[in-house]
Amino acid sequence: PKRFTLALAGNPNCGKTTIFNELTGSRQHVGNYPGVTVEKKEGFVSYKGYEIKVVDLPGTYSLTAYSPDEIVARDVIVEEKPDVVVNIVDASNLERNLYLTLQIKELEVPLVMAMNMADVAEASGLEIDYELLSRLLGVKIVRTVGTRGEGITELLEAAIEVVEGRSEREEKSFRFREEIEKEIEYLTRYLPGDEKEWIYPRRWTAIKLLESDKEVIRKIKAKLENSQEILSRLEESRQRIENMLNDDPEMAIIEGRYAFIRGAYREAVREKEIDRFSFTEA
Ligand code: GDP
Ligand code: K
Ligand code: MG
Repeated sequence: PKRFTLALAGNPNCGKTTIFNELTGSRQHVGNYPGVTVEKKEGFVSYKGYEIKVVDLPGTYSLTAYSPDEIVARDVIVEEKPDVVVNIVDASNLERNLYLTLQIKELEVPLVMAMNMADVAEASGLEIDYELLSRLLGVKIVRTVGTRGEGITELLEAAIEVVEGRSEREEKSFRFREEIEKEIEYLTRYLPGDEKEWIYPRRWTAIKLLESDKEVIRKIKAKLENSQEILSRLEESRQRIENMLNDDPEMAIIEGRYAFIRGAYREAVREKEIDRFSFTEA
């Protein structure tokens, strides 16, 4: 069989375990990531001649370096390089969940989105334009209802399509405001392009530097000969952003992501009024 690895990422309570179980059935085992008390869950699914290893990443709202869960989730994505990441999203909490989606996109991995809890979202009157949202985010989206097993085969099909490179991979990625993009580009120039020296995507690294990500700074100090130069360039960049935007670079980046999400949500999602009395009136 052809083998590949699929990693499930999502916020806590988005239905990740439910979909993991739907996919893998009883073919799963639980361990721990080395050195941390973060649970490592893996399973297998055979489908149409593929033997797919499914990795259940810890549930997180973000991919910052504030918690072991977040560090594990992003390290697995970058270091173990799953062939595809499936981002499970709680459709009934879409705006909040998309914050993680943007951060996974920043890691530049092959990505598919499962719009889970679609039943809950629809019952509350949400109408999601999947086509449009998919285009705005640059991610293929599959509607799922984990508890009923709806959309699971479609999800596998979409993952295989991405792995096989059959879906035209949307390179389009969300961009920050120009002042920040300029500094991202500036810092990127000082980072090695060789994967052997530095496995993290350069654009992602530059963003994380501007966010003062302690893990990334620690790794740069440990691994790169020109770390002192990078850190002094970072100081310049941070200063320029503060001067121009009158805002902390970290806050400006977080706000940039939220602004994009608000815009995409407004365009692609309609909130219908639900007539709460329609049942009793009938
Ligand atoms: P996790 O924290 O992401 O692993 O989420 P779980 O898989 O534990 O799911 C959280 C809760 O949501 C559980 O009670 C599930 O049965 C329920 N759930 C999962 N997917 C769906 C769905 O698509 N629709 C509905 N209505 N409930 C779901
Ligand atoms: K849970
Ligand atoms: Mg879970």
